Amino acid sequence: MQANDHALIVIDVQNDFCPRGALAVADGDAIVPGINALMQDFDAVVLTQDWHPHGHSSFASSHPGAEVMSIVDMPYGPQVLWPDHCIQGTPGSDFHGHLRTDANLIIRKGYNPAIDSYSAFFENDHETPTGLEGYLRTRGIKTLTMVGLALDFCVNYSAVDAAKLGFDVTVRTDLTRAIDLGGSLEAATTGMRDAGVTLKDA
Ligand code: VGL
Ligand code: ZN
Repeated sequence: MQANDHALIVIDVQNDFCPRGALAVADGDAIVPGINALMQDFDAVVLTQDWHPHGHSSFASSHPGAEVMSIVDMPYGPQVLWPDHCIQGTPGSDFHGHLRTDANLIIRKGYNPAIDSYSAFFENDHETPTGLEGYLRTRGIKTLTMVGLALDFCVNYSAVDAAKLGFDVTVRTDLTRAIDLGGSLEAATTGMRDAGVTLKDA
């Protein structure tokens, strides 16, 4: 059992990020059994859920003429335009059917129509908090292990923010999978290491 100041953060293990989903990550479902097993070692388990309204500003379909996976400038910086995914209450937004969901907390993100939220801690403006930091601090959590989807987007942003907030962060790369869009995986790996995140393969 891990110490009770150590939490497991499971990022966006949802149908739309798994094979046949709207924004499928190759092999995204392969990590589910390992994550379920790891949960047994933790008292504190948090799941995050990407949770967009219809017509979200991160969807290419909300920008007439824009191509999926192109990049636009938003008031808060560059934004990749994704296929419609994880729409609130749809089957694609549900957790993978085999994922254990008896976690302490489920935190939803990306519900603000005008701002995407890759990180479990802040929206993509890097300042609007989700509330997760307060939850973890009031529970006395100091150390985080992160797993889930996708390594180069939501796991990356969450891990870097957590490290900046002063948590001791390890990403279990064997329990993540990447989208790998235009070098995003390499950039994310470098960015996480530079932020002091430990990358651990099993
Ligand atoms: C994610 C792109 C868009 C993720 C979420 O969970 O990594 N990526 N929304
Ligand atoms: Zn999303």
